[in-house]
Amino acid sequence: MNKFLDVNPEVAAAIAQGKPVVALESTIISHGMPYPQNVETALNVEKIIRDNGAVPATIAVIGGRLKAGLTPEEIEYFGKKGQDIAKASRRDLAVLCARGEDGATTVTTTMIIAHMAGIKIFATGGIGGVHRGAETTMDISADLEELSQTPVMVVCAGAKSILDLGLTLEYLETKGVPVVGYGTEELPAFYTQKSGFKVDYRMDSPAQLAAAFKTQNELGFKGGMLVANPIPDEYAMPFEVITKAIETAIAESKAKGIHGKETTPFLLAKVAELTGGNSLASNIQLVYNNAKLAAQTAVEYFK
Ligand code: PSU
Ligand code: MN
Repeated sequence: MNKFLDVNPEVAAAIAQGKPVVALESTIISHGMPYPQNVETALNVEKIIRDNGAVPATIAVIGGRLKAGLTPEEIEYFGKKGQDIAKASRRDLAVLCARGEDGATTVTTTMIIAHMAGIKIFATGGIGGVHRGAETTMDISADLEELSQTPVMVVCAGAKSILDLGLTLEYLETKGVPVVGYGTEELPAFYTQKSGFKVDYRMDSPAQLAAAFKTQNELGFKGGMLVANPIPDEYAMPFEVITKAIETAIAESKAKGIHGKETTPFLLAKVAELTGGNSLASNIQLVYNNAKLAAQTAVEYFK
């Protein structure tokens, strides 16, 4: 066991007994949604995972400790502190541990800590990717590199079109990361079921997802697998509304000279502000949908 890692007792027992566990990220709590909806959502997600037969492990860095499994009090603390908690990517983990500080884990660091703890499956909302204009800015999320080197399945609702989804898929292809559409041939774009881009494979059951990922692990491949689960139809947003908000947000971020790790949180907050409560409700529902699929897949994986 890594000396910087604390696995909560329930999660540790489940892993030791070969029972299904699902990891959850904390950036979505502190940076992805406003308080108190973020805390309410995080607690509901944990309940959905339990209701579907798996043990939830929300992941974060607290006081320099890598945590796999948070208490409701710790989730409340993260939700309340919100944007004041540092967003922790791969390059930040060592410094946070050395200094004894807190960090909200992104897809990247949630995968790292999940893997350290022995967790195979992780549910979230959306992943980072290749930003529009990356051919000059080189702004490419560390999430894509992590997917190529850490064996954790990430269940998401695709990626928001604040990114260049075509280039994101190209990058994942180069890095050997399988992109699977759940019940669809098309990559979903978070708020919408469609993006115009094709995934590598379509799968239609948790058992199929589990079998593919298990085989990848047994082949000795080091990377992860990306499962894109479309937002339920009744919560999908109109394409034009989302596109307009995203274009406005990108223009404003350029005008303000936003860059580096601030870019994604800025764009996400701006899009949320421009689309109001509707996008928050959609965001919450797609996370629930992903939590359910991840739990069902974890159950199949450990059968
Ligand atoms: N995309 C979303 N919602 C999110 C994120 C991305 O639709 O909450 C968060 C995730 O934690 C993701 C991170 O791992 O942003 C990516 O940040 P960056 O682009 O700076 O790598
Ligand atoms: Mn970036």
